[in-house]
Amino acid sequence: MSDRQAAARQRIEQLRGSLREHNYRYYVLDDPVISDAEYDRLLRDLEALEREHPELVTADSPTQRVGAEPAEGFETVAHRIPMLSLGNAFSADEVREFDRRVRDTLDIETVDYSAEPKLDGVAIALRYESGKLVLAATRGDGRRGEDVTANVRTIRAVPLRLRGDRLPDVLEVRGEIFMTRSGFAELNQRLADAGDKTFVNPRNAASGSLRQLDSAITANRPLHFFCYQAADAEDLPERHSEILALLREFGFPVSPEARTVQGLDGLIEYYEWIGQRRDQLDYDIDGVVYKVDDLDQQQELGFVSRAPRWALAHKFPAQEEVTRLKSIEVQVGRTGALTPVARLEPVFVGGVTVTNATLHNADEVRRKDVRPGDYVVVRRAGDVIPEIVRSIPERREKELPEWHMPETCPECGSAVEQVEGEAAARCTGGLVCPAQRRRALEHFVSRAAMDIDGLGEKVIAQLVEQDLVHSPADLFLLDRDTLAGLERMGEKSADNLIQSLENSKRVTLGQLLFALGIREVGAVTAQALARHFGTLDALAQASVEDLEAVRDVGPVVARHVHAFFEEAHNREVIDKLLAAGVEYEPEKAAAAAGERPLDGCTYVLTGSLSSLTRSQAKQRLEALGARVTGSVSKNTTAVIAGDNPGSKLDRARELGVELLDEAALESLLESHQG
Ligand code: 5U1
Repeated sequence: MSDRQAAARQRIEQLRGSLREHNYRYYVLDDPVISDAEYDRLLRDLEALEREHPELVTADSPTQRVGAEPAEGFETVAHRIPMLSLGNAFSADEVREFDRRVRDTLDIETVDYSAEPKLDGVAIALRYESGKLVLAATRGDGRRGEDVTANVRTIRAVPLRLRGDRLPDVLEVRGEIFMTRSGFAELNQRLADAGDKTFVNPRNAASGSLRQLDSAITANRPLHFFCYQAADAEDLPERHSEILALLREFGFPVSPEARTVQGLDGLIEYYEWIGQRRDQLDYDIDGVVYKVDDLDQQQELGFVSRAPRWALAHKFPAQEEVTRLKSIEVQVGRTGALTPVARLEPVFVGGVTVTNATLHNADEVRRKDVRPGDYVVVRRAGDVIPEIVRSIPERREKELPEWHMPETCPECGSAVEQVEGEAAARCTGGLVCPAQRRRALEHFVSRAAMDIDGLGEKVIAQLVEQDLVHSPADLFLLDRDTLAGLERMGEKSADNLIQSLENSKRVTLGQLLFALGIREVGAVTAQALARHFGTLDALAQASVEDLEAVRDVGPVVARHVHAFFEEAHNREVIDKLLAAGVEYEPEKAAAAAGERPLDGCTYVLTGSLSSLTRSQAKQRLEALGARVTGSVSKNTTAVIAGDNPGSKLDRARELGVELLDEAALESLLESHQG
């Protein structure tokens, strides 16, 4: 070997070692120390050297992730050890029964279990000989699967060569290939931009990507891998949790949520813990898997048909189901926005029975090709409002007519307009429209606004229907006898309502402004405006520029506020409110220690914040008197959304709850803490 060749070999080995180490840090430790660009530079250096010295190329080199020619089809391979399936549990009772059987068989009091998330991906078996990946096979029917080695080699989370120097001669590792939610969103965007068909969910995307005959396509798909079992190896540790730790040392990514727990209580606590974190994970899971941790105990328990008696999948309620769409109705919101709502054959999904789902707007109905009479996929994840994911046109028994947004408002018959640049169509009826009046009143009486108890949707509907109330000011003119005459309203309730109307007459300027329902002005913006201008008169006279000078008020909000006070009938409503005895006090300035300026406000935090943790944010909001809850409802004051906010954001939009970003949270905290 020439000196030059020896030097090249040395440099090649060095580069490979360093690339493997960085890969390990990135995928297994989740702690990269170089940037993606630096990694790519090292890889390119290695590629260049290997081009110059083709005789030094080896199959386990980090450059050899894509190499195979497109295949004709996949070979079938037999699994040396069958790939088992898991027994399922759908309730805590079934888990209790599982734990009881395990304890009875083993004759012990408390069992140590290993618990992991159950990934919604594609099961895979990876075979390593002398530390090198030699075969990757899908599960197939559990006995025979398909050889997808060329494709799996392209997945950077799968080591081509194992780390360490005490490696077993043969090792088979099983786990799940999946696509992260963020990777899935990016891939679908890429496909849509190129005019290609998108995938329905991350699982289908992972499966479709893994089954490409051309591994160069798989290489471009953001696939990931977590392992959950070692098979066919000698000298493995005696506990499943120790095996997972060893597999990590060998270079396999393991779910960071895997834990060992004790007994039934430990299992149920784990299930609840993962259930709470589910929306925040960057990958889909459909439950958790419990395994008896001790391998001797596993052996003693054995198998029943093709599932082990020592393991159990505790499933979450399905988040997607299929049902029939009976009709599409149109709901009119407070500002006249028209929302198509799907009326469904009742279906149990995400743990509740769903009969309605939002369709957002007409574009969405068209894009998803949803037609009354269709079978549709309904999704309800966590506490999010159920939504229609897509229709299933293949199941149409006959041609169904497309649905269109009506040209007139279904509530008042006024023309419907489609404002340029806005997704929503709007009823132009304003307060002539009974639906808009009802919604405006519901908003006016809500907790963060005038906080009037005893005026629920049903009472408001009657007041509007019977023409007893036109604008919010009319509420204060209602007398006891009129109220007592309403359906479901006895004399006692009427008295209580009169009292709560009376009590609500003293509010802060921020509450009053919020109650007026100015477009885009949520409770927090209303407080900021109140603090800045001090009086309604000063605000009414402010120019768009004056308004934009308020912290966090942008041009859109400024225009809406200005337009609101330009409108004569809005000024009239305000005059009538004041004439009816409504009084406001100036907004409080920054709070001194111990004061609770956010008393009565309820916030929901979602996504990750950069300047403080969610629990710090929660503590600081609570110190100011706010409540911080986990689910969004119409009583939520605002949803504070950090990065990757998740589904709570959609729910907030759906309910018209104010959204704050991290900067707005900071100024909210600062403004109250002086
Ligand atoms: N996390 C996890 N998923 N999963 C699936 N562990 C796990 N174990 C499995 C399966 C089919 O089978 C065991 C019997 C090893």
